[in-house]
Amino acid sequence: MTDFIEIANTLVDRDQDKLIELVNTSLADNVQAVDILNQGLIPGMDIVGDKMEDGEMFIPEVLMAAKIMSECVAILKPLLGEGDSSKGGNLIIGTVKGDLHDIGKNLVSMMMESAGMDIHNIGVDIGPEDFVTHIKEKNAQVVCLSALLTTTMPMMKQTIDAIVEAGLRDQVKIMVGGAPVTQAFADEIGADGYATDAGSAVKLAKTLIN
Ligand code: B1M
Repeated sequence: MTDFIEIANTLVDRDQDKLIELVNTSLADNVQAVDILNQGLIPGMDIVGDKMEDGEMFIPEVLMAAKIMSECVAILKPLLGEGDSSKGGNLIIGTVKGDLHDIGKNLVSMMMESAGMDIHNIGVDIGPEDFVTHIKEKNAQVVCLSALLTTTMPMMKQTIDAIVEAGLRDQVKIMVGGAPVTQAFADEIGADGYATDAGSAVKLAKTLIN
């Protein structure tokens, strides 16, 4: 039987070989990829975050855990889809300026891609003007903004302001997400929607497109 706590702790310990083995064994035992992610890997990253906050783990160790997490997510990727292969929407996702966190954003992107959406992942540390440029270039219907830091949340508002100033607000829906973001904050800055996790981001995007 899969021990999700062991998966979480192995990520915290940054034992890459053991973690990949645990993930593969769980899959072979027919454990759902989404459960490995939500009950093992994400709680493991939360422990990493707590240890980082308490000064028990330092940036290089956190980066290593992040890299190992990304490798495991890549293994799970083909199994995280929602089974809908129809192409839909034209979306852009990026992490706002000043913010380098990308694991959650990449997960959202991956799940949208697996759900058949045409999603352009434009990276991290993306300034308001760059979002505007990409919206124009891709003729995007939806733009997804990710932020993991309380200090970069205001950049979401600045990005929305830039979209308004560029005259694009009527043609693009704006979704926001990331650990410190809330529905109240999304409402306050004039976003069209907020999603807590990758699964709900896919559902929200579908409603915004239709
Ligand atoms: Co950073 N970091 N970090 N970090 N880091 C946090 C966010 C923090 C909470 C840790 C802590 O102190 N407990 C804290 C923020 C505190 C705050 O602002 N309130 C923090 C800090 C302080 C910092 C630095 C300032 C540290 C320093 O330098 N002193 C620094 C900032 C660098 C910068 O960005 N400018 C920093 C750096 C880093 C690393 C580079 C070392 C690394 C990132 C590597 C990478 O991403 N490639 C890192 C990491 C890994 C974390 C933690 C430990 C893990 C984040 C993560 O990947 N979680 C994090 C603590 C934590 O979150 N528990 C922390 C797993 C991921 C699957 O979840 O990203 O939340 P998440 O994504 C979810 C949802 O939020 C949602 O769906 C995803 C999937 O379910 N979602 C969306 C995300 N984006 C969405 C977009 C949408 C919809 C949903 O579109 C609409």
